[in-house]
Amino acid sequence: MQRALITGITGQDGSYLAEFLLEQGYEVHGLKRRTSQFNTQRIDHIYQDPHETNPRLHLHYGDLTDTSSLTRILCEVEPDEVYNLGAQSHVAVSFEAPEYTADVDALGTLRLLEAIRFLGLERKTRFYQASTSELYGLVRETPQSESTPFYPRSPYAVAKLYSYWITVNYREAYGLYACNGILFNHESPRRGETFVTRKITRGLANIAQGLEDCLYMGNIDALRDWGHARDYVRMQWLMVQQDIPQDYVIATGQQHRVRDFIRWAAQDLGLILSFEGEGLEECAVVAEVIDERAPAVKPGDVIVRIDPRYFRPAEVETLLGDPSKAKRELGWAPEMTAREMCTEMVEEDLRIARRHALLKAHGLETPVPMEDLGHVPHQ
Ligand code: NDP
Ligand code: GDR
Repeated sequence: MQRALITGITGQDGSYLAEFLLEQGYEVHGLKRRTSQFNTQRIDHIYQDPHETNPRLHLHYGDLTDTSSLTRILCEVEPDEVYNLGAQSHVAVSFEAPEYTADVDALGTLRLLEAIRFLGLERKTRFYQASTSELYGLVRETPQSESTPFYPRSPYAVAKLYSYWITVNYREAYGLYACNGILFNHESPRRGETFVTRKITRGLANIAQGLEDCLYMGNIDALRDWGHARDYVRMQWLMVQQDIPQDYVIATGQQHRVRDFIRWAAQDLGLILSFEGEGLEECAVVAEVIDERAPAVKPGDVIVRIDPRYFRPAEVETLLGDPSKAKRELGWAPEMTAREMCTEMVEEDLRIARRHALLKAHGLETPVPMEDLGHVPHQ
């Protein structure tokens, strides 16, 4: 049985990848941080009680900042494949915690690679590094491919640049099977609540149900190439199954503005929006209410406003991937468009918002936790 170790198993991608690998018959080991509240919600549905006979999912406490835990886990598990998905993955937060971000996102990768080498696993263990389209930053050519020059624009991206190159270096220096997936933005109903797509679907679903009045956004003109996380984790696995380790761009080849995503999510809630005003004064006003999906909203309501706190010190304005190499060599074809994914995300967030609204109406629950309402920084 193939054994895989996933760092970041409790995150969006880690949860989809763990599901996928279990389906493929793998024994899956995950690195989990100690937190004061449960952080395993995304993998609770695949959790296997260690008291069961032959469980195939195992969680280990550890941290990418802690060499001893990484070395111990690698030594115990001796994985065939390591997927390094763990990261402080929020670009805006990386400006606030640059040193921590570098420790986890840059040095964490080095610690894993060194542990593989130190334990003599470099001929056995294949390594996948979660690289990112943020490496392109201030883009030099469009669309971006494996050969496009990098120009990172945040502490997060700079840390990921180190990880990209140290992965290449260990491949070249030690013959380790190590590859980078340069993945463009990918989302899902499991996306963290402070990334832009989920912030929009969740915020608008809450507004539709009367749990919130207005959604505050940053640069709604940013352009992104959005795909679905479930599609993207299949490619992570495929990259590790090739004869020769290589780096691949995974993207849809289509880009949309953040404001388009706002418009789609509103449509999925039966609302037609009109964007009015300019710059920081711009807002989205409800022009038409088509049906009953948003009972708390009426025409004329202002449901989106701009708040400068969500602008970044240096922005990545536009990203568009060229996935030709992955299409050619891995047979990559995304199954879901960004528009379809938006609908899936809205449906899930509307379901959650309806439940909160119902509980609230019956006085059964403190309405919605503060962070659910979007009252947290760095969304
Ligand atoms: P998430 O933020 O959803 O998940 C990050 C994971 O990393 C979580 O499991 C988190 O644990 C874990 N983690 C954070 N800090 C540490 C640490 N110090 N030690 C160990 N684990 C840690 O990210 P995604 O699933 O969206 O992304 C997966 C990877 O892919 C990340 O490396 C990200 O940078 C990269 N990436 C993501 C893209 C995207 O669009 N989603 C695109 C390109 C790259 P906890 O649950 O406890 O917080
Ligand atoms: P990104 O994703 O920075 O591309 O990094 P995010 O969804 O945070 O931002 C996308 C774009 O939307 C703009 N934006 C806002 N973003 C947030 N979070 N909140 C807002 O209110 C808001 N308003 C506008 C941003 O400025 C940006 O231009 C994600 C992460 O998953 C990284 O880990 C990964 O490497 C890259 O995608 C590829």
